[in-house]
Amino acid sequence: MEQRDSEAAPPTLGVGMVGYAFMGAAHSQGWRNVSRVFDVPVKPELAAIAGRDPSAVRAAADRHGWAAAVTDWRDLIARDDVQLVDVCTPGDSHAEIAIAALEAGKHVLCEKPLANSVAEARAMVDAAERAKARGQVAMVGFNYRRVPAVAYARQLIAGGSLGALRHLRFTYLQDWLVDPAFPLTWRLRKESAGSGALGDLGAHIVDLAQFLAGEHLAGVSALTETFVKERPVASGGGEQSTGRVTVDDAALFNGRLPSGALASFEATRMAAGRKNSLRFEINGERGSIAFDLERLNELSFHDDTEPATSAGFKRILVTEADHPYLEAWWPPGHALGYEHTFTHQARDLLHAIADGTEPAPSFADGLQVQRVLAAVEESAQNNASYVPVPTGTG
Ligand code: SOE
Repeated sequence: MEQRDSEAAPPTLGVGMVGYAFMGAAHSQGWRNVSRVFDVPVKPELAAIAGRDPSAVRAAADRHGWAAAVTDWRDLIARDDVQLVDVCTPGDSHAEIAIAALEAGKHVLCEKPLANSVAEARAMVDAAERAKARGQVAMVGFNYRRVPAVAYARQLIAGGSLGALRHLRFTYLQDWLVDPAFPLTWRLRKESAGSGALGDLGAHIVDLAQFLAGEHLAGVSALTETFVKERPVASGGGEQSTGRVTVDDAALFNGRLPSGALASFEATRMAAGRKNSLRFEINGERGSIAFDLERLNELSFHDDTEPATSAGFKRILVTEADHPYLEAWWPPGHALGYEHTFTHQARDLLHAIADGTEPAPSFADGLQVQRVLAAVEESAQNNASYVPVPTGTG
């Protein structure tokens, strides 16, 4: 951090971002806005953005407000005006970039899932542990924890409003792969993405389950499926070739939590009509909570201790100043959106850096999610607990 001459202005922190696609744009919004909305202890400055395509990364720098554009992430992490590296690349480069940045003395924010394997995630945790001793912090970008309604749901559960949990039920449904003509992009190849819907969407709902329950899944049993096994390879014209999809289109899995609660998860990019539909319902001995990302300013809450004649799910509009993050935004009823979660993510990371505390979700939290994903894949590959059902009259 660099202390400004004037005592009035907060110290600044140079941010360097690697990647400039969807997450690069979303994270840029968070870095640009955070100090205009929240009283943060340190003001981020968008120092540099890195990407391999010189014209594309220059255009991204101009569009998103980055002071410099470079074509090699190694140059970015070596810059003296960068104190935090934000990794917004496909999963196959998370470990290399994040570990190099930590070893170069930078704080790190890394997009989810943390890595493409448990081994890579383990190495990232080890690097973060070593860097912690040097006062550096590392966070993984599970941004949905920072939807105010989700953060408030965690407060209600931690405060005992549901009592002991019995069921956690999560679905994360998208439909951008329903069309078989969608090309074989990096998200459809194991070597670049690690897994398909499981790591892309399943990682979010595994993290949310563990965050909301306050405990880690103890075990899972799973089914995965790749419905469209070949897809066109985007080529520069001529004979259209196809390539094999090497990741899941969908993952369904159940799990147990140490407290005895049961959890169910469904992650798919084949749910026609569902654009970015993340929903959960959590049932406890004293009540239930339900959330739908398509109505992300609302939380449904049922208090089972109320008389049955007047009980039922009530809709809480999560826009009060006393709700998480809302003190800095608009008056009650003026709704927030998806993009605000990235501003909240930046706010919490900046506070962790200033306070010298470990941010949540940490790389260790990211490793735990990776372990669940690996267990799901192992269960699905072994058809664990899958019992064929006989048919016919025999
Ligand atoms: C997948 O399309 C995706 O972009 C995920 O990678 C993000 O994590 C999710 O927030 C939105 O959907």
